[in-house]
Amino acid sequence: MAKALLEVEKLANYINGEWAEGKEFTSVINPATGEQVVQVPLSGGKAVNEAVQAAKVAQKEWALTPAPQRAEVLYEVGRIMKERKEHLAKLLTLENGKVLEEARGEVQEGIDMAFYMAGEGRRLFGQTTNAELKDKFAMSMRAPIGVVGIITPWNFPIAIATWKSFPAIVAGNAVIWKPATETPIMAFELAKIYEEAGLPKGVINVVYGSGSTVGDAMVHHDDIRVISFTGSNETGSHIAAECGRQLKKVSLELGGKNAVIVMDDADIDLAVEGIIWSAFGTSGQRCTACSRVIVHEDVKEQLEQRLLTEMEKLTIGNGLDEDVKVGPIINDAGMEKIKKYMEIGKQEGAKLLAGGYPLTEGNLAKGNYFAPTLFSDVTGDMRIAQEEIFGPVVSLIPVKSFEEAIEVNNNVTYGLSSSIFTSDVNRVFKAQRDLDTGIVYVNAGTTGAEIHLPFGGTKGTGNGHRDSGVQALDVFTEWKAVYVDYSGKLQRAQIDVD
Ligand code: UN1
Repeated sequence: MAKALLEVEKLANYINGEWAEGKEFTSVINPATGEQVVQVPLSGGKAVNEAVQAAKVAQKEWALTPAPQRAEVLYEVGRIMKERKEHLAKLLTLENGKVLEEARGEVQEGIDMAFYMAGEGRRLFGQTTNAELKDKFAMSMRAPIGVVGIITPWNFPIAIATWKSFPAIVAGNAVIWKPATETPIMAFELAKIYEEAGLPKGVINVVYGSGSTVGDAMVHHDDIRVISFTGSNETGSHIAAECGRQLKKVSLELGGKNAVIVMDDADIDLAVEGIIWSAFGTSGQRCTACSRVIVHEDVKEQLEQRLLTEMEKLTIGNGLDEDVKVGPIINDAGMEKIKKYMEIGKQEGAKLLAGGYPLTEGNLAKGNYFAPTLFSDVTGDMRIAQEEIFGPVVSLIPVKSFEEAIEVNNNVTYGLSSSIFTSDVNRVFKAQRDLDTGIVYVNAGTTGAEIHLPFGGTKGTGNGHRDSGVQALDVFTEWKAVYVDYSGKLQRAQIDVD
């Protein structure tokens, strides 16, 4: 399958418009089968430096290219991605494991982002405003930053790369991109698409390798002026500290501990659908995945029963099979982490209602599969209700009131996504005000962010920046204030005002 879709057995870095062969490699493993899909180079600081030198040269020219012309490349990127959607989706399932339907959705997210950001080529709005002195003009405008670094995760290898690279490129920057070594194929494919779309050489450069070599070299390179990272809190706070020392701008999208609140007046069938989709879709490996259900005690029994019935129906296996709804876990480390939380949950006294174990029957033995899991009678302070597990595991927390539900939702270190199922309009408005996450859903699960809105979270989920939406441009541009005095004389601000 991989051979039919990929014309290479080894991937190559893409630096200055050339495919640069690596020396050392590691295997990319299909998590559904344990088979090798391709080999990916493990580069070092030298490749990063070469990429930065090329990017610096290319960026000067690119920044002078009118933004609507820069955008033409993104329209073409979007067109090619659309044409190649099925091919990209299959490769994505091979390297990441997510089921084909979701892989198609992720590629679509990238296509949407291409056309949306291409439109920014004719906007990139600044503001004109009044000056405080006569015959003086004032305006603010966006300026590109220069060479920017993006470090992307394995769970959304193409969508997140588009959230970061498209705004960077339309705004006139050049990009050094380190994709996750688990899922490098999407970067290889997107680099080819950029090339075919006519992006000048050096504007995007892909360097494969580990965080401790390539990532570290990017974070410490003087000429990379922004790092945009999506991944774990541990790595994110390390990057932030290193960037802080160098006064380097850094945008972080980190973990989540997202909850669905189910009130006593909720449409329970709809809530069940929303929970199943947002908790077990992508096998729970989304930053936005629902991992807590905060349920009003009056509907707890009913919700539990309905969830158990629907969980039974979930089909688990290789995501290339269109009938499968839940795919594998990315790797052994992911499996170990989930297993560890099973023990923690039991020790804490949570009631295990379903799942809790790896699936090893028949063909499943070859991949990494974990049974959809439901813990009940969880309290908000338990570790399984506080820490990100990144797997198909839900903790049900009963509460007595709406106010308590909001409090439990907010009482975690993360703040990415939250959701409430209720039919009371007053509760809807109170909830969207009081839930302290960056994304709030009403009568829908915790996943499904659309690209033209800001994506990101509060508290431990990040550092105040946002991916996607027009807000992503703030990460990749500097605001420049420009004053034009056409009075022909010296006018001193704040002094010559009368
Ligand atoms: C992520 O999990 O890091 O809202 C991204 C969603 C998707 C993006 C998830 N559109 O679930």
